[in-house]
Amino acid sequence: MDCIFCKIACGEVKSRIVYEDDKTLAFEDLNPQAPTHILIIPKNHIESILEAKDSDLQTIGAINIAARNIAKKLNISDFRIVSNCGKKAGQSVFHLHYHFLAGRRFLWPPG
Ligand code: DGP
Repeated sequence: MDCIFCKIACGEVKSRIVYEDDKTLAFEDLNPQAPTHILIIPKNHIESILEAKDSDLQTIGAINIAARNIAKKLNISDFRIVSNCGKKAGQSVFHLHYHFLAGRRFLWPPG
């Protein structure tokens, strides 16, 4: 499968990894939108949250635990996690990922 995040997950494509556990990998975004911009992905290929199966429950939960662990590791108390689902919502890579953003103020509601 020609998926850039699968290639990152298996080490075929290099990335700046900040966190890893058995189900997830987190690495720095190539095009950061905040001083801290990390992508958290499941190691297995899930196209988007819409394509997640009930059996992915543990993996989806692990992504939130990864976010907590990253925040603690980097001593970050204020952050945003967001997952774009579908082209119109801004998804450009079709391997589920959560943006972990920190280090500046964020607008609410988002633009
Ligand atoms: P989204 O637009 O929500 O699908 O976010 C995709 C993000 O992935 C975008 O912020 C840029 C990032 N990205 C795309 N290709 C690569 C890559 O090869 N390496 C890294 N580190 N990030 C990438």
